[in-house]
Formats: sequence, structure tokens, C-alpha cells
Amino acid sequence: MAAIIIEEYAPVKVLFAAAAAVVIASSAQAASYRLGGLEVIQPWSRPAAAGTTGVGYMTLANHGRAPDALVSVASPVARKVEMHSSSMAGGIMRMDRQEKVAVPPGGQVAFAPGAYHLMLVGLTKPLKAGDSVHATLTFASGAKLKVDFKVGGGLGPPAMPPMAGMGNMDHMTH
Ligand SMILES: [Cu+2]
Repeated sequence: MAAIIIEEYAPVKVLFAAAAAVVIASSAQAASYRLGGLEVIQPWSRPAAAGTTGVGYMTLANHGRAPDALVSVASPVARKVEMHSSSMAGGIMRMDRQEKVAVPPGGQVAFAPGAYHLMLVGLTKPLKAGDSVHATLTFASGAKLKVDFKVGGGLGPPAMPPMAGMGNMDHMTH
């Protein structure tokens, strides 16, 4: 795939470059997708039956200088995809649909259990461990990123490759 230079001040170019979102770090378990200043880190999902609602988690990062926001998500395997927030109120977890989720410049937003999440409403096929769920994320800037949500086998994200320094108790002391 040819490398494409994307200028942040040229949203039309960003639109045309949507198909060129590049997987910059990919293994069987973890992936990161980047387009301009936007990065979608490790999209993942959980097994779910056809006809039910699936979930989508990821981290959004904005490496650019302008605010942006996720404004819509679509997937060929879901009738619609909603953005929700989760919050605890009086010991009860409640979810609220979001019209958009802002990603501030230099900031990150986590879509994770108990926080923001995507709901894949009306799955047209079952999601099984090991599947990749295609989805297109559309941002307020006009940027569109095509990503694959990797379906893990359990409640957490698919196993990550060990990271340097993980489990190193030295980290506890400084
Ligand atoms: Cu929800």
C-alpha cells in the first residue's frame, strides 16, 4: 500500500485517504491504526450470538493539534453501532448513548469495560473468538478509519504479547 501524506488542514484529502489507514503495529493480538493525527489502538470485542448486541473497545488517541471527536461507527455485521458511556449511580451501572465522543489534542480516550464502549446492535452473525469485526470510524474532522475489532475468548482483551518491563518489580520502587 502506498504511503500517503495527509495534511491536517485538508479534510478532503483525509476523506480520500480513508482506505489508506495503515496498520502500523500489527500482531495476531494487538493492532494500531493511524490516519493523520488520529490513532485507534487495539480494537477488541467479545464473543456474542447473532441477533444480540456485541461490544467494541479500543483506545482513541489524537496526536494532532486540533480537537476531534468520534461521531459515528458502522459495521457490516451490525444493524447499527452506538456509542455509550457507562457510569455508576446509586450502585447501579447506567449507560447513556453519546452523539459524539471528543478526543482532545494530545489526549486519549479509552473505550473499555465500565467506561465508553461501542454497542453493535443487531448482530447479523455470531462473533466468535478469533474473528475480526470490520468497522469504520468517522470523526468530526471528516477522517474515516477502517479498523478490525479482534474478538477475544473471554471478558478481557485478547492476550497481549508480553511488554518489556512488565512484571518487573523494580517499577514499584521508583
Ligand atoms: Cu452500552
